[in-house]
Amino acid sequence: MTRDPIATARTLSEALPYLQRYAGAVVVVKFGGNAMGNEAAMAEFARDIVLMRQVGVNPVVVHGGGPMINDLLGKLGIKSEFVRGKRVTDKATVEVVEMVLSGLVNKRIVQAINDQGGRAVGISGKDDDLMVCVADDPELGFVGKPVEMNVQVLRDLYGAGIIPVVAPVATGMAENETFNVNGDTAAGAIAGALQADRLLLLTDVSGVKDGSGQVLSQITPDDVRAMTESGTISGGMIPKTETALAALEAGVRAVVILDGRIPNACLIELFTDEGAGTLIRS
Ligand code: X2W
Repeated sequence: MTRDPIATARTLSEALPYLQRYAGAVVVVKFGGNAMGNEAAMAEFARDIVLMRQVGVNPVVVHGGGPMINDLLGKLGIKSEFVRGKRVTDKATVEVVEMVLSGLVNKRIVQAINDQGGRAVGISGKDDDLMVCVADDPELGFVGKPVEMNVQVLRDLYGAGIIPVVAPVATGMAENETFNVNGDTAAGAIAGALQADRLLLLTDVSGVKDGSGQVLSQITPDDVRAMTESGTISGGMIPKTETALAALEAGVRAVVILDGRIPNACLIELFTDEGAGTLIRS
């Protein structure tokens, strides 16, 4: 790629109002397993996060890893099924979920951010009792619904210049209980408790689409409710828009659903006029 120094300088200059707007902002980024793709995509994501931190944003990464959990469950010969977008999680499954999310996936992301010159620290919802859960639905087993959030540990970390990377595994109310939390749910609960300026849900679709398949750039919670009622919003988009509405209700300023496979998706959203994906706010 040939680089035009004038264009590069202009791009930086045009970003100034956005850099000023987001200085000091708290931005929670959900990085889903489907958005992780290959090593190059991971490095690119990590670079965007480090850039955000460098220009004064406080990013908090909350990740998923559903496909990676499927891989290990498959190798171990453990069958797994989803009900309403959530994995039915028995005792054997929750152990694999914790190993994969808190171990493999969390540390891969931490390493990728550190490789780009950031300072990432990986934790799960168990650390400092960040996220305490009860069972979401008896039918789902050890799937957690967050009921108590203790986000001071996140403020302590980003206050010290560190990028927290959170695996969606949580403690229960009883001793020695572990819950598997849907990554979107965890990101929404964390963003809500932090009263974040933005929640970015990075996924593998380009945003919320209208009836004709066109991606909508901005919609309100009322639009979401009407579109869900009419069936325009359906399937895997429902947990995401539900998370978005709950997060807005909890005090998050705006939620964006965007395609994490697009290069520099986070930067396009935060630092350009165009934005990316679908912004939801009142
Ligand atoms: C998810 C946690 C991982 C996740 C699971 O077991 O797959 C539940 O379904 P993605 O990559 O964001 O889908 N938990 C309860 O959410 O991963």
